[in-house]
Amino acid sequence: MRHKCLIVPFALIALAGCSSKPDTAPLPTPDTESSAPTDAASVASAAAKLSLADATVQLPAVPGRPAVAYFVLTVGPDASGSLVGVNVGHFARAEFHQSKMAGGVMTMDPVDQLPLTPGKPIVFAPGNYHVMLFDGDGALKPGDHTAVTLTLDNGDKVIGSAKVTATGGDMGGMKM
Ligand SMILES: [Cu+2]
Repeated sequence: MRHKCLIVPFALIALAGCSSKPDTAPLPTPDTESSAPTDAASVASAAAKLSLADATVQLPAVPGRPAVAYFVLTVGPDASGSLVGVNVGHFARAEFHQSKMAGGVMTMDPVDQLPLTPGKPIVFAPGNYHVMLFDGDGALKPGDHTAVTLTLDNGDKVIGSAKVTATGGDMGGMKM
């Protein structure tokens, strides 16, 4: 096994393929940081590190019930900290929730704080994390847009726009 690596010392790619070997420590590792600087153009603000995509707000089937928001939060390689708050226009209160399967029943729990993992998006989707929206003012109609504001533990904010939809057929994750 060792021979395969050692007979091609000029080929760093081959060496990388043998990285489980413990005796390659003295070799230089020119490639380890290659991913870091690629999109360093502007990462000074939280907005550059985090962005909201595919945001939707699903109105409740029954007025007065909670609505729900889904989106994908893209997390940049330099991001750090945690999400600690969310606000959605036309709703008095919004909470992070996480759906869980327990004994064949989908339940959900409030989540106070969502730690960011650099480079790993957080997906808010049915059966997963979602934002529960309470006390809507009733003004939103399908096709409207409303603002979504996420707050980080350092006070930075990420602002996006969500498209409002009627209750979809995918509310299986929202049974209470
Ligand atoms: Cu919920």
